[in-house]
Amino acid sequence: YHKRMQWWDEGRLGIFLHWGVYSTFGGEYNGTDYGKEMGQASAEWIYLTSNMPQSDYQDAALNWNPTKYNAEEWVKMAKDAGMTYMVLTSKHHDGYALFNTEASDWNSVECSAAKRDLIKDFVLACHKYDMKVGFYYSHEKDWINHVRKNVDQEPIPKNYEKYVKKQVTELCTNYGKIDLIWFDTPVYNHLEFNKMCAGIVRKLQPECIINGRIGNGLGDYKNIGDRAIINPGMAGYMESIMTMRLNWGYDKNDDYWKSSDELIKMVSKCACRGSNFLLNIGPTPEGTFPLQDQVRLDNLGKWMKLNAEA
Ligand code: JFZ
Repeated sequence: YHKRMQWWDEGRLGIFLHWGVYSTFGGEYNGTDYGKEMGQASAEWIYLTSNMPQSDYQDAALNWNPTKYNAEEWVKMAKDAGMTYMVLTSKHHDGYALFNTEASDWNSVECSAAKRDLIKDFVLACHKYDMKVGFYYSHEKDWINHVRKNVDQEPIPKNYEKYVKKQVTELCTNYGKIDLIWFDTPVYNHLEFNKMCAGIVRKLQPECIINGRIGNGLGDYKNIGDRAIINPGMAGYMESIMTMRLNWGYDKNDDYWKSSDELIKMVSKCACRGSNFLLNIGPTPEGTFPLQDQVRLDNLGKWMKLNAEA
């Protein structure tokens, strides 16, 4: 039992946030809906699945201005719902950084209409309201700075390794205390590369938890497959990740909503079986939580308060 796991083991509940340039498309491009469930892909994969010209995606970034983004509102809604931690995409597979990185200008400060470090606002709000703060970081997949194709088995090129080293160092240096780094999809378990990523976190943020998808068993806990719930008898620190709809990223046509009741049943099943539950919201391009997500958060919060008093 490592001390760093205490808040995570006791906290149990978190909010996952998939937000980025892909949100501006809302799952649609050139009249086609790419937000349908396609294998593991969903609305945040639109740049790859629609095969759109890179210039179209860059234009979407340059025009992106989340005028209604208020990180404190996000954190207060999560806190009221009984959440202990929040994990926001700092860089998804599209390579777009929601933070001020020197590794490239493909980021929300230099390549957006807002010219904002969106991660900074998020961290300040989490620290202000005593919410544990996490970053999702796509270390292996990067369709702009690495390879656009979805084949990752080639050895990681030196220049991409340098790029990732810079960004993970920035995330662990420029934003104060970070509680969780949520690496994603070590499809081909590049051991030295994954050890490099984990090593930076261990050195700069020794109390920071690393999730299971760093790869090669280097994480502090196991991630169960997407949208899967822990089976009885699984042992060790586990985390189930779940969408309220079908997609992770915002999709305006996705009306496959799970009811509050279904979500509450999943929360209790995970709690009984000793697993954390990271529930996803795909904020709108303007920076708000869709109303249906807010309703579910509110119902979850009411249920949590009822149980706390029981
Ligand atoms: C990955 C991402 O590709 C996706 O966009 C989203 O961020 C999700 C949370 O993570 O998708 C996966 C990764 C791993 C599995 C399934 C979907 N898996 O191991 O079953």
